[in-house]
Amino acid sequence: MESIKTENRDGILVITIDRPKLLNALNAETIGEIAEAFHAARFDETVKAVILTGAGEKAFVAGADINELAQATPMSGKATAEKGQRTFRAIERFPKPVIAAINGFALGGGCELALACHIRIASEKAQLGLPEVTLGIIPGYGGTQRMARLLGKGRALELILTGDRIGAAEAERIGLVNKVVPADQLMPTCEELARKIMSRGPLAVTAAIEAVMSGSEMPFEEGQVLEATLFGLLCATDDTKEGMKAFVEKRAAEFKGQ
Ligand code: CO8
Repeated sequence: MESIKTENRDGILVITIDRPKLLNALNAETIGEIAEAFHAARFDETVKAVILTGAGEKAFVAGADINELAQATPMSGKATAEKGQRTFRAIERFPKPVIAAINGFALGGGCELALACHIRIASEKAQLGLPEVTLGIIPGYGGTQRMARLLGKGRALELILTGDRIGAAEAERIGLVNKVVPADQLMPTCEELARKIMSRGPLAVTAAIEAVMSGSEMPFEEGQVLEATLFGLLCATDDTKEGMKAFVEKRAAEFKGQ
């Protein structure tokens, strides 16, 4: 891997986008490596959660690589957007929790990458935005869809149409990030959060991600059918029996993911 680093920290896979000289801008190679890392992590039983972050002090990801974008033709631009969309979709649908540790600029494709994660924690230094219109383009990695679904159309359109960057506190206020912490607390906070989720029933965590992520794209009644089906499936697992038994016996549950 040339553009990303991966490290398994006792069950948490930390994926670091590693092009700090270009503020971790995403070129085709980086997108390909992110896709590969998530594909491998999906089937790696030692990976229980993922934290995605950027190398260096300054940026999470400052967007798609503008040098590469500048060469795009209509067909290659469409193909690049589709490849990124597939990759970000795989992150959004990843069956284990994915946390974005936003350590600096999260702009354009970088903001879109954070939007595809399940939970976003930002450092006080973070700045977020979708500045694509300042370049004469629009977000192309699902940002128009995810931003509007997360924030509502009004707030999403204000950010997308102005291209303005907002600071971490404002991002927290409007619900773009879950929480803001001092820069030196970013990774410890994300790891603590990941470990808390990892201590819960893993099958229930996976089912909850599917219920929320897939269910929110369905009509309400169909979402409820999905929820009830996943609920019923969980009732057949050892983990569910263990969770209930542990409660009755007033002890911590020992989940096995079965
Ligand atoms: N692409 C390529 N290089 C970049 C990018 C980028 N997105 N962002 C920063 N860099 C480079 C700079 O050119 C500079 O390189 P060099 O040292 O060789 O001059 C280096 O990183 C450091 O950047 P700055 O000197 O500009 O650092 P500043 O602290 O002065 O400014 C900013 C930081 C504000 C983040 C500034 O770099 C900036 O505005 N960057 C661009 C942000 C942006 O517009 N992002 C959106 C890009 S478009 C996009 O993401 C579309 C996504 C959908 C694609 C769909 C598929 C085709």
